[in-house]
Amino acid sequence: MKIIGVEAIPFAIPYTKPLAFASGEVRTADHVLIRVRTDEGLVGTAEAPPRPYTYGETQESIVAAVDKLFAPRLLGLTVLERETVHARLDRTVGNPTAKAALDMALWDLLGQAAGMPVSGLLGGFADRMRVSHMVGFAPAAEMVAEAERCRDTYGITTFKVKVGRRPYRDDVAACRALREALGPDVGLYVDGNRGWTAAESARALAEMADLGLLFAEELCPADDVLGRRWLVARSPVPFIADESATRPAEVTRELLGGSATAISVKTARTGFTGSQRVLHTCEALGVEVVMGNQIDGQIGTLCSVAFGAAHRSSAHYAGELSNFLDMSDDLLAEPLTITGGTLRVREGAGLGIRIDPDKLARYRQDS
Ligand code: MUC
Ligand code: MG
Repeated sequence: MKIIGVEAIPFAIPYTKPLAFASGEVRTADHVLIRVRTDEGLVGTAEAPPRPYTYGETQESIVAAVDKLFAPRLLGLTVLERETVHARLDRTVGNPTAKAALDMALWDLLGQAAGMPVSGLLGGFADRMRVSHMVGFAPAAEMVAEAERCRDTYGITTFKVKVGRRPYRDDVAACRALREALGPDVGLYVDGNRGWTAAESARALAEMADLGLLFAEELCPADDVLGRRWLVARSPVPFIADESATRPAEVTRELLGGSATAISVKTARTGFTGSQRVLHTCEALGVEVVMGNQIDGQIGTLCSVAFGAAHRSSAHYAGELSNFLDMSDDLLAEPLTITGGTLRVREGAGLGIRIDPDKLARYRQDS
């Protein structure tokens, strides 16, 4: 089954409620739809969400990287030659979401060809995941109202709170307001997107010591090497590396260097193949993982839940699978639904992604 075509289609769908965090803000999902075609007529699909403030990729750069660098390296290979695919893609160090989307589209093809769901091929541990919702920057009362709405409407009981603003005490107050409003049984953790220094982070964690946080994520830059190690050694909760550990080798380096004690796995940047390498590294080293969200649309979220539910270790904590709720629309013909605080893996062969052609025509940016 040979790869005969690779398409990178830019599309843009506005958010009804933008998400703001310490390193940036998302108002429009300006993503790239990736389609890989085979000589047998199958089409594998995934999406790449550019995060310029994190990885430097833009919608334009993803389209260019796929069209000019990656597609020519894949054409003519079969979908079973995944190691060769990765050897060729990895000649280029950067472009994580472009490479991840190509990897996931190939897995979609494998599943379709085998007549089996990708989640089952990956591990088949569960048919759903509990959902964690990311609460972005806003005045504390609005953050509480958003979390209560997610709890009341979708049954979500785990929240990742964006922190990293100055003064740090405002974020501490928002976390306290969330804990007081939501009660002791709701899961809460914080993500600073490198907004604080190590010392500010340590003070904030000390002031939140009674809030029963599950994790702290990227509170300060990992590039502040000694400060970060100093902080992680003092953190009362597992300290998640997210954007500082975007490749399996970086995960190993950050964990062994004492700069993290847990890992955010994002299929948006490591696909399924790289995410399994990350996951197995974490299992081997005995650290926990959380399925993270790169502010994915519904296609990316479907990929994330397919992977997260597939493995025992990635299904343990609630996965960040709900921020597509803040988009005004999406490309899937059959929208995702969160009920009882959970999101199900889609049944059927492959990833179960069916694109609505009218929506694609409406939102694509290249015609
Ligand atoms: C997160 O966990 O940091 C924000 C930027 C990004 O790349 O991902 C999001 C969420
Ligand atoms: Mg993060």
